[in-house]
Amino acid sequence: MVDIPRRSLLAGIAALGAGACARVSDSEAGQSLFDTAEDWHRKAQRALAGRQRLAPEYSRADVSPDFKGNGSLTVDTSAYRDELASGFTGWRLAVGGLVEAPFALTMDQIRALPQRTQVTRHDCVEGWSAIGEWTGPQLSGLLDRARVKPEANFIVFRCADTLYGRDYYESIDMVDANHPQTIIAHLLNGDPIPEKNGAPLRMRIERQLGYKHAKYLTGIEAVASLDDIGDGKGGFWEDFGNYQWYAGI
Ligand SMILES: Nc1nc2c(c(=O)[nH]1)N[C@H]1C(S)=C(S)[C@@H](COP(=O)(O)O)O[C@H]1N2
Ligand SMILES: [Mo]
Repeated sequence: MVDIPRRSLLAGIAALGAGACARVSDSEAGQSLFDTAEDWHRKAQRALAGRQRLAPEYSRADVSPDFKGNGSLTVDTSAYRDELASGFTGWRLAVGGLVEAPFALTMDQIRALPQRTQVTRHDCVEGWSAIGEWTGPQLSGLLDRARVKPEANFIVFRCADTLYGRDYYESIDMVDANHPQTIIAHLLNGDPIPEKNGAPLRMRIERQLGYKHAKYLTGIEAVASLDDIGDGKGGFWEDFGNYQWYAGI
């Protein structure tokens, strides 16, 4: 799938603003520029429609008996062990960055939001898959509430764990952030998410590979650029140079 940068699409359309259009469309070169840009716009629309497609959903009967844990299987801090023991009563999910109205939610507040439940297949780049039923609020609802500023281009996910001494993090663009199946899950197969699978909160970004689905989620940040986060490649594994930032499936 071709990923058409939103910025260049908008720039292309802006370049064809009314004034410019009247001027260039008189010449043959102008007309062909217009055709090309129209073509570009049509292709961009088609690519966007592709990005908005739903991932396949399965029935509860298809759920894998044990959803494998991968990468970090816990958070190795006493603060996390205390939270785990107390049922995550002190856990907070912070929503901030380039937003008008930052806020933080407790687990009770997250459970009280409108919920989406979806049975989907998780595909890890290492070559295994598992089907699980995930429940939680849609990310788009939280972003609407925070009122994301127009200059934000990406959503960054902050996690409580470290792997090889670095903070795990991930990021997605606004198309995936507003995808209906992008949810902040707190239930797996109807139960609180197990420790190994990212308790108490983990992302589900169903049109992308497993490493994008940040576990042990503590924060959601709207940003204009990924350059100043980690090594600037948009995610923990991306920074290592192993995997692509866009992991569409
Ligand atoms: N915070 C955090 N999120 C993470 C990881 C991790 O190590 N830490 N591993 C990623 C990878 S590679 C995969 S395949 C999935 C694994 O999710 P699971 O443990 O529920 O199978 O989580 C992803 N999200
Ligand atoms: Mo993975």
